[in-house]
Amino acid sequence: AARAGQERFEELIAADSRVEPRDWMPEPYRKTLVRQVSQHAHSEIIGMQPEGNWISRAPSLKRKAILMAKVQDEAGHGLYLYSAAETLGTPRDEMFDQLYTGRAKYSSIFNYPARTWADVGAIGWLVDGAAITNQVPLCRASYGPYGRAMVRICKEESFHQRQGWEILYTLSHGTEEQHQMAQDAVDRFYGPALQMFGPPDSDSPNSGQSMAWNIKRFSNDELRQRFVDMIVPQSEALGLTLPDPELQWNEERGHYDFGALDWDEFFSVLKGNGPLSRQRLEHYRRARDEGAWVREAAAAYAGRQHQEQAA
Ligand code: FAQ
Repeated sequence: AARAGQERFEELIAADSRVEPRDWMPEPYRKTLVRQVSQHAHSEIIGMQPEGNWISRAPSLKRKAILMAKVQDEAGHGLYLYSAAETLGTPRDEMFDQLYTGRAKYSSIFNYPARTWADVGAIGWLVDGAAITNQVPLCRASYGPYGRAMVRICKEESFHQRQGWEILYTLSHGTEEQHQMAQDAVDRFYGPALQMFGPPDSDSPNSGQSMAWNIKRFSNDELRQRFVDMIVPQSEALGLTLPDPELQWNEERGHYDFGALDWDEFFSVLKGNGPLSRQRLEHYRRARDEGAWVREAAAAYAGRQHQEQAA
């Protein structure tokens, strides 16, 4: 039976078709997906913090309502992704515990602070922009529940990117001080946003196998290049500069060349030494501890309902 399963799995992958939860799959495929999908879910949940911090300080009621909706979307994305990961056999509580105890990874970008209102714009434009560039190809990921979750997530991310763009556009065309605030935010988020795509291909141990399994469709560097090519004209339209003196159109390649990123900083953030790594985890733990009574009460209520129905 295992051999038939293996053959069928290989046929599905070769036909660029979808693997579903009840299909046989090799253990390393399952493990890779749980790793990537749970890290992605944790990123959405921890990613609520930098912007959540600005909800009470948004500059108008309208902007506050929009930001609240965006942060709620992120919670929703985390929930669909935990559900997709659960179909692979890892219980949600186990994933929560991995994050709680600091054993789980989440995107490096969320360890940086959102210092000003302009940072909320830069997060929308650059961080959600990078997220879409990375996630559109994941809509075709070979694992069905992950690919399908990605479709809705990408639609919502496009709205997020537009709201970020609009915040930066307004600031960039406001007073000199506002323009400077927008420029500072872009200066701070540009490098870390480019690092969201992961280490350079030469240093990406998982890419080869994930691409062979049709989970990833493009390499980290290919997507990073696609993103740079997209944001250069957008930055011009915003009237803001990207902080890289080596950024230049390369006629021969048909792409923008860009300078080296600070990979020492990236790997240090991955080890838990980002500017706000400790605070992000502490905040998550506090929220989880403070919400324990709600989960207990809901479970007790469900248990009582169940007993009453049985009686
Ligand atoms: N941060 O061999 P590779 C969002 C790790 S968007 C931290 O290249 P892979 C939306 C990697 O896990 C952000 N760790 O790995 C939002 C691996 O470690 P491991 C979330 C990183 O998997 C916007 C090691 O380095 N998006 O949340 C990072 O083939 C605004 C070696 O790397 C996703 O997760 C990083 N940046 O490629 C929310 C997308 N990069 O596990 C709120 C789905 C790499 O072996 C506000 N994920 N690592 O110990 C992916 O596409 C892939 O997992 C990559 C990494 C491309 C991130």
